[in-house]
Amino acid sequence: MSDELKRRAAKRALQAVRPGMKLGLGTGSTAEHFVRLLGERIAAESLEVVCVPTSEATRNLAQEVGVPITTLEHEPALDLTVDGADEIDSQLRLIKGGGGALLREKIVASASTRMIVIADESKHVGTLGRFPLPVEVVPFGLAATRRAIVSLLGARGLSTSLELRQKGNDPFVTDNGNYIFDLKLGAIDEPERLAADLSKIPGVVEHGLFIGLCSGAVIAAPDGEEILG
Ligand code: ABF
Repeated sequence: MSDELKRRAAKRALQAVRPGMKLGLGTGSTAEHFVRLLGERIAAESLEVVCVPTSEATRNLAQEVGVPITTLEHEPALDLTVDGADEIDSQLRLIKGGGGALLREKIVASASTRMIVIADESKHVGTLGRFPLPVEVVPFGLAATRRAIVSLLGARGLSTSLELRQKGNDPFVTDNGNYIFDLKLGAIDEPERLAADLSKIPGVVEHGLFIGLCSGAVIAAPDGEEILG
């Protein structure tokens, strides 16, 4: 069922795509539906768009399904990014990065006039933070960066267990050659403040709190799609 909901959210978001648009393409299983549906529409309507993918996985998929790819070097200003999320609240604040692509996702979303999140209803939450917050860090100085994050959270009275994401027996490596810490916070009461604090830590490349970037969302439920924003 959830997969069908993801597909329905993607299909609804596809209605926002117009000829000539420059698009950002998200990463993850929901975004995958969007890329596949976009490929079908391009083939059916000879729709002319160019797209910047947010991961190597999405780049490969886009090429496979006939979606034209470009880069931010060629197209630094995009019209619309459509991406999934791990959590979204009623203020359109997001947690992203469960798929490990948060840095490119944030760069692409920031380069876009609009960002639409597509999700099934399970992603719509009252308070962000049940999903562990991904934080992308450079491998150099890993222990010191970890210590700085723990110290920051402790000073704010937040208890967390912080895990280095693994792939098999090795650290998970992002498309940018970095590592990810997943912060189990439970609830994030002040996402803006936490986002600002994390960004100040040397060694932190980016975090998965997306604030002020999402302009709308399609949340698919069994009885229909809810539009936020
Ligand atoms: C991307 O994919 C990520 O930011 C997020 O972590 C994940 C969501 O995956 P899915 O759509 O598979 O639930 O959007």
